[in-house]
Amino acid sequence: MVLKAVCVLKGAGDTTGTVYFEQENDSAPVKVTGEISGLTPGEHGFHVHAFGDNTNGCISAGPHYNPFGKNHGGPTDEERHVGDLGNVTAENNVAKINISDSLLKLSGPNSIIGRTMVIHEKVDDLGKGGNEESLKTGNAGARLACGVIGITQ
Ligand SMILES: [Cu+2]
Ligand SMILES: [Zn+2]
Repeated sequence: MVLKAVCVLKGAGDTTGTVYFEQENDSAPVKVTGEISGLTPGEHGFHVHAFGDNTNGCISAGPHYNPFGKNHGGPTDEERHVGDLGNVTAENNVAKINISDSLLKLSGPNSIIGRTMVIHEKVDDLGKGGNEESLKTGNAGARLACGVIGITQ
């Protein structure tokens, strides 16, 4: 059975987006597609954060989703948070998203459904920044916009 989810990202500023998730079956990689607009040109950190809580804006979403207690990394690294999707690149203020990720799940105990997708102000250094914060957040800076990942048809 194909699993599908969607996330509408909003924030305090002009950044908005819609992100779609699709997984062919329980063990297949998750395809992440969509568009985020209102971004400065260049790379922006893009992660799944732990909580589907936006009561105090994107801050309430907590840290990167990390069910296996790893350090922050890039999407192709062995050592990474499940939520670490790296960077998306904005051209003409719009980032087009086309990612396939084998660690994300849309079902089971480590499902990302009900958690929050966040787009950041700055580039994610993928854990290679050489400081303590790099191994937690990738120094990606402020949370420009976010939204809770929900089930769709
Ligand atoms: Cu983040
Ligand atoms: Zn991370």
